[in-house]
Amino acid sequence: MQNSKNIAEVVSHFNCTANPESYKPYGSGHINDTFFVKSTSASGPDYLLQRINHRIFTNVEKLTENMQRVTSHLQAKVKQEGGDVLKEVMTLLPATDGKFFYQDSEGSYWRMFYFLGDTKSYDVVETPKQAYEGGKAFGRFQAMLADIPAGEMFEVIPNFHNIQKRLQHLQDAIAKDAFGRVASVAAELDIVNKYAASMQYFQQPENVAVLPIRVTHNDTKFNNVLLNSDDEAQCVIDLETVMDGYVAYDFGDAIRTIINTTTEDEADLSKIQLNMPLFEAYVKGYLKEASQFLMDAEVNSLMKGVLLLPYMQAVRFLTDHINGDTYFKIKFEGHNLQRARAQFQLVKMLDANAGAMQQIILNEMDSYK
Ligand code: GN1
Ligand code: MG
Repeated sequence: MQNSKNIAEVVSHFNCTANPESYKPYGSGHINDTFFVKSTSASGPDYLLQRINHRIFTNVEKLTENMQRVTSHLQAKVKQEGGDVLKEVMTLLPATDGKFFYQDSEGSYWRMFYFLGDTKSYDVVETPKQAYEGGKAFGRFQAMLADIPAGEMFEVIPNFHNIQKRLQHLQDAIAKDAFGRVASVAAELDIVNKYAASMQYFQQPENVAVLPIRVTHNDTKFNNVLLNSDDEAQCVIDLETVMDGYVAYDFGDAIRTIINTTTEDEADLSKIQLNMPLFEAYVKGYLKEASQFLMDAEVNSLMKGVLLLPYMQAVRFLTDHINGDTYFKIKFEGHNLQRARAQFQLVKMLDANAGAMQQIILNEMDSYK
């Protein structure tokens, strides 16, 4: 655990006016430790301090280069459009040695951002306006990065959205069965197998051949968009997995968290319902920004991403459960299994509605032709 003494030590290595006596854990991330730190001055700015999970993000130098590359690119675009750079782009603070992270004496890596005040983020979306604005935010994000050539970003976590690799990791976990949990997840493994073949779209050579690789966000949970006090899109956050990918991955991960009427880890599966008006609103917001650059093959792949991302997420949660919960933070024993079950339920519902959803995308796309 942190105490204000080591928070004070860490923030002293950044050029900032953070008050180490005034901090608290912040947000609902599953990987890093995030703290909100107030400024010593009443007028701010306040800060976010993050301890990077170094076991998962093994190359912090390269990760930071990626983030710098992306934020400076976004800043230039926002400036061109006359926007407010500090409000619309997550900005890293330099440490006193000029790097954008600091490594403490125990080997932990830390970074700091300016805190964006008067903003909101939602774990569960409440209104079509929020969903529409989220769609606009992620669409605009992709559009602004569309001129970074493929192959230039560091692959922060290799094969991050490669379902074959994810299924392989699951098989490895099953083979080890280090915690004796496999026997109790037979029903979940049946679901994995039932859908596995239909989830290979992005691995098939004929699709790989026509889908452009772009710079994508890769963690487009809805709570990674900050909305302003009027629920308008303000800033896309959590840029550590920005790297090459397919647009459908970002679309799918956003829909995974938007269309679900309840939380990612809902225990009562009957509460997991699809909120179609929110889907439609996200599609409208997203295509408003993205229709200008998307190729037909990409438009046709969006629904494949919608099915894949919750499935892959379920496979990842289940794998971590079998491995003894070493990757995602858990709040209680069995949390990863509960998350996996909720995501499988979502896959089932999405699968049953995929045709209607595809039609919504195509109809909206038609209005741009
Ligand atoms: C992790 O830490 P957080 O909540 O931003 C994970 C995402 C998952 C998400 C599931 C680096 O993101 O891939 O979709 O949990 N990030 C990493 O909620 O694995
Ligand atoms: Mg993240």
